[in-house]
Amino acid sequence: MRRDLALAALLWAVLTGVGEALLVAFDFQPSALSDKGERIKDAVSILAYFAMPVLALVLAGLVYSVVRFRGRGPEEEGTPIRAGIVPWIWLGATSALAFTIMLYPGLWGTVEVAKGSSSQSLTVQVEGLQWTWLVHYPGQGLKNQRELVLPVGQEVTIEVTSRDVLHSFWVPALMMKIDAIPGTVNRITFTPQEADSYANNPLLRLQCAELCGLSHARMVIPVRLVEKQEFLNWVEQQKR
Ligand SMILES: [Cu+2]
Repeated sequence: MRRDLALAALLWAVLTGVGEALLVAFDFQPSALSDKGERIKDAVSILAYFAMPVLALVLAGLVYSVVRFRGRGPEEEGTPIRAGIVPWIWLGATSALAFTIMLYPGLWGTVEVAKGSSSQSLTVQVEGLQWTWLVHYPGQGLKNQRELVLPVGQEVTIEVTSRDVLHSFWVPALMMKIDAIPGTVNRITFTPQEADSYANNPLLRLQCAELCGLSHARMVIPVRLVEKQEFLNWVEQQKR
């Protein structure tokens, strides 16, 4: 019994090591192009690191039991084993893990991601309608753009609303999403991190994420993240 426990524990340690190494070696998430997207990505990574030993423990127990205690012909049931202290250790360890995750990334991360706009924010209005998006830049005097262009390194606040039914503002590459509701303005604030465009990165698109009718899936416009000077040039161009 001692030996079985030791072998299963060894298997657990090896599986945990391999699993954590794989998580470090392979970035399984797409890159986040906004500051808050980075926080969300971090949160998913932390959850994965915490979950790996739990997955490894279940796998180790399962695989070891299946191989070692395989039935080999008719046998009598053994005497039940008293669990002793093990369930209490299990309860304590998993509670500690769960509590840590609730605090960070749970509570702390949510506060960071929900942070509102500062006075430096560039305001952009995005309006959903069946089945496209219109982008307005009130500070720049630009209206009805069919492309979401944002300056890199500049905090932006997107004011999202809808003209008809429920839509949802979603840019996968920014990892930002918020409902577009008729008669209501929802705000989302973030800072784009690096220049890129839909032509190069298909995740850089403004996609409707709320089933809104027949052409919902085609309710997409391109997103472009550009350097500040290029943004100013683009604004001048659009005004002409
Ligand atoms: Cu839709």
